[in-house]
Amino acid sequence: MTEYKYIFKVVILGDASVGKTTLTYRFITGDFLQTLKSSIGTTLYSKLVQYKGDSIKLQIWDFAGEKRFRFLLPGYIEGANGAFLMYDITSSISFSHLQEWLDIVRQQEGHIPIVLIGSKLD
Ligand SMILES: Nc1nc2c(ncn2[C@@H]2O[C@H](COP(=O)(O)OP(=O)(O)O)[C@@H](O)[C@H]2O)c(=O)[nH]1
Ligand SMILES: [Mg+2]
Repeated sequence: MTEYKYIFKVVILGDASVGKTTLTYRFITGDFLQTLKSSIGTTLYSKLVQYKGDSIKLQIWDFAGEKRFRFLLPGYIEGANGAFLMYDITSSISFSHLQEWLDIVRQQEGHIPIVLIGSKLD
């Protein structure tokens, strides 16, 4: 059994196809991949990271982004310590939807840090 001092929950949100799963998978497999659960519209990834000498279990909740699953979002965002909002820099539509994603996060978790990611610079 692996020891860790804290659990840190992060959600990654944005339109379908912006690259959320690709980025998450790349980050996780750089070390160790544990796909804990695949439920409707969401996959939960987990990785142990080190921060200032402590082991932290980082959970990344990856949403499918489909509209028909949006009603589940508040429940998944609840208790998150941080969020990534992602858009595709080659898709102005994905950029224009950021406000909707931001509102969903802020309604559930008003003060968590949110990092904006623009994907597909290549
Ligand atoms: N060119 C390019 N394509 C990417 C990048 N990241 C992801 N993709 C592609 O975009 C598509 C959607 O990626 P995916 O991770 O499934 O998006 P998600 O729906 O947000 O999880 C796939 O075909 C990926 O290969 C990137 O940085 N550059
Ligand atoms: Mg995905």
